[in-house]
Amino acid sequence: MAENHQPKRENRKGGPRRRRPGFQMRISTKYAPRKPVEGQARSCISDTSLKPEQMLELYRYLKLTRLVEERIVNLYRQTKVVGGVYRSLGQEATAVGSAYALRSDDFMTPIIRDLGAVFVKGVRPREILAQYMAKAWGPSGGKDLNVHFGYLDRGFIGPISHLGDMIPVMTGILLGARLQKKDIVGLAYIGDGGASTGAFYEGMNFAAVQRLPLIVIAEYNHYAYSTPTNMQTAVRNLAERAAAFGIPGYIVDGNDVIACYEVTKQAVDYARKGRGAVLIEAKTYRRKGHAEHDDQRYVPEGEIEYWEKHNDPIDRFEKFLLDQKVATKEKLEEITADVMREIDEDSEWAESSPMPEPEGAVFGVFDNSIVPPAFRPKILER
Ligand SMILES: Cc1ncc(C[n+]2csc(CCOP(=O)(O)OP(=O)(O)O)c2C)c(N)n1
Ligand SMILES: [Mg+2]
Repeated sequence: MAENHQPKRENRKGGPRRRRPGFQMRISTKYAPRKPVEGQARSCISDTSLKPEQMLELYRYLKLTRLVEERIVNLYRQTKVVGGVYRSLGQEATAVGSAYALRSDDFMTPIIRDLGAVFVKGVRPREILAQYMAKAWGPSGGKDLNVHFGYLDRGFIGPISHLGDMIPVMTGILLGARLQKKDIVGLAYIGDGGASTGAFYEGMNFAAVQRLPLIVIAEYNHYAYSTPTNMQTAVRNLAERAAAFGIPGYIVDGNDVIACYEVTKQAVDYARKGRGAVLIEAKTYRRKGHAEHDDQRYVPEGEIEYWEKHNDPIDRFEKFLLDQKVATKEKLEEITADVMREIDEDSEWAESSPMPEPEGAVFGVFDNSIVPPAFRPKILER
């Protein structure tokens, strides 16, 4: 066997580098989906550190996500939406539960099925509704659409469309934060399709080798556009890829909001202690097409109905809250009515917003101090 001439690696303090324990090569399935008990509707895991009021907050975020998306679809059918509408119907628990495990100064970057995480980060429905309608009062002032906006000061990085690219972006943010001696973690979402891109691998690898506090939630929702996951990757579980990076991998039941919270909380604690990156695969299901225009004719008959009837994340959480006597049916109805009130109010606000002034298109796009005068739009000189 060839001799290994590589010098012994040292850690940052100069001592010999400790070998990472072998458990990284195993995937934790503690929070993975369980087979349902015959004749019993699915619920959520009961082993949780969440307090009752936090559970009700999670319930509120789940309902808010579903009902805001329904409102956006209504507006879309009235032709008031500019661009595409992407639903997270059936996957809401993955985004809400995982984002809830973050501290308010942590960073997050969602993708198209993570509206729930955006709400947990503190964004209000009115901002989302105005953004979808490309209104002047929306967060991008009508310059961009749907999910394409962010708030750096709130640690919410707006996604770009190129699948996979937010992984190296978040990795860079975390490297910057380390240099600034901040103890924040970064949560990045990726779809099963996006997890097959080169950018995903490069970003994950860099985060792993630098032991950056990156948590990636890979959403196994069975489709990328119309391509079933098993036709675009040969691994059965996306979490298996953690072994390629030498980091811990978890599989979580993405339709169990409590499991999503607990597994992410563990990963957040691990990452914040400086132990490095974590890959979490959430098993879930996309009940709507890629976007509203997609009629899902490629989906086998009965598949959507099965998930709707037997594995809806909100139904499961309602069952849990009622069975565990965290809330009464009336309390849950009260929360839903309150969410509806907020959406009605915010829709009215967003609809009353003007469309942007055409001149606005030149502001806030480039750093105009570095755009040579010859290329600067005349309007800026006024
Ligand atoms: C690099 C790249 N390739 C292709 C596309 C076009 N595209 C946009 S969304 C999408 C499917 C994404 O599927 P997945 O990552 O599984 O996320 P999901 O829509 O299921 O949430 C594709 C192929 C893109 N935006 N970027
Ligand atoms: Mg997908």
